[in-house]
Amino acid sequence: MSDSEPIVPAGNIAIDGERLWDTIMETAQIGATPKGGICRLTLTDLDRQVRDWFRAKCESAGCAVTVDDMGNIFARRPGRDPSLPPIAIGSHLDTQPTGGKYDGIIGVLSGLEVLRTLNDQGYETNAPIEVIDWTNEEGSRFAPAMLSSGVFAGVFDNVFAYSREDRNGQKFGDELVRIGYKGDVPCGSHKLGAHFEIHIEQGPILEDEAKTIGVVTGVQGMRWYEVTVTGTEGHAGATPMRLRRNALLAASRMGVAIDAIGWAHAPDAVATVGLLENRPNSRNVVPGSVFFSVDLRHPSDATVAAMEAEMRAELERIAAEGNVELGIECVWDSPAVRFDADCIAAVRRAAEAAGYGHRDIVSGAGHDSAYIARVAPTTMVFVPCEKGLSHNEAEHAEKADVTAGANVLLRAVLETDQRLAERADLGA
Ligand code: HGY
Ligand code: MN
Ligand code: MN
Repeated sequence: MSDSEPIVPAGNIAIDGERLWDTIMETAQIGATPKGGICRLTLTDLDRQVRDWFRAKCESAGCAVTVDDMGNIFARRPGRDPSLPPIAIGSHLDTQPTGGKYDGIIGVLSGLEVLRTLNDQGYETNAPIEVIDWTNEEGSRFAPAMLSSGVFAGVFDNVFAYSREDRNGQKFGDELVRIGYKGDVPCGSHKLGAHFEIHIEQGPILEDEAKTIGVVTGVQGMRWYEVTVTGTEGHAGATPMRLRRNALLAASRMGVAIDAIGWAHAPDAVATVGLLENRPNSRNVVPGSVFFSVDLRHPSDATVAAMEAEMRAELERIAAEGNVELGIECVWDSPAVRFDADCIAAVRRAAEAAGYGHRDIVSGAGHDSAYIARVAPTTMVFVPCEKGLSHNEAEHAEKADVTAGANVLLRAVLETDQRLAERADLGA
């Protein structure tokens, strides 16, 4: 089928943008911060609160809701043929500590809005439709990111996931039990016919080009590291400069070197030290140990690997100069991903049918779709966010853009449902 043959089902079925927006504003109250953002870290009581909200809304929309043993929530709306694998609409409800109202959240709530719209219209799909809240997409509290979609896709196993500790030593598995969301369905035990995710771009391109829709073709490669720098604690007043083994000084120089590696491979590369702990963090003690995170990304896996090699060499050199010990552990390696051509074409056709300005785009941010693409035909729909800001309490998206994105999502899902049912009928 060429890109120009729309097989979008007849009728101009459309979502209720006001109702969708109301759900976004309602759930934004759960973990609301004074600056207008959300702090709703995964597996906290606030995460449990929003999960309970989501489950209740899906059940009242007539869905069967199941929770798997990684806490992923699946709200299934039945279709004409229960033997067809569900077409999924997934994203996440957990946020960064200084997160915004839209990152992940518009993905799950647009799915709920699609369910509600299909109900309003009495529209019966061929396959079931399944809206999914993937646990711990952000990776802020428990590294790595996309942990539970990663287990679903077979990238990680439950033992690894349950063992992940936050910076206070609490374990993922214990927290999942504590909030009551460790289900008994084995994670990854059911097939998905396709997976779609709507998300804010989290970058400036769509806004800069005045485009409403990003037709996401893939996700760049990314790696996370944990670095420990060990020197000697000493008295700030009595320890001569020449005798110091200052861990924070060495770590600071390492941070500058990592930033330089990002610039060396710019404009497509990014390099970030985001989390840093200095011990004992006392104003009159020469710092003895530092822990910091590194996030390296580039559309090419080979370039990410080159950046890693340069980083390791630089950090070893700086550690030797500062007479400190160095530990570097790669805790996450998510290779670049290309999404499914048919799903991408369905999103592009839906944007064209609706007359929305659109452009192809590769995601700079990681998403659950990056892992789900390994086990199901997958793609994403981006909508603009103001100044490209995200992972920031000032994150903002326009109601009209979110509504447009959710309509594109709906039409792409319905077209895919038709296409997969026809393929199944043909015994393909
Ligand atoms: O890190 C990411 O790109 C995503 O927001 N978890
Ligand atoms: Mn996200
Ligand atoms: Mn995020």
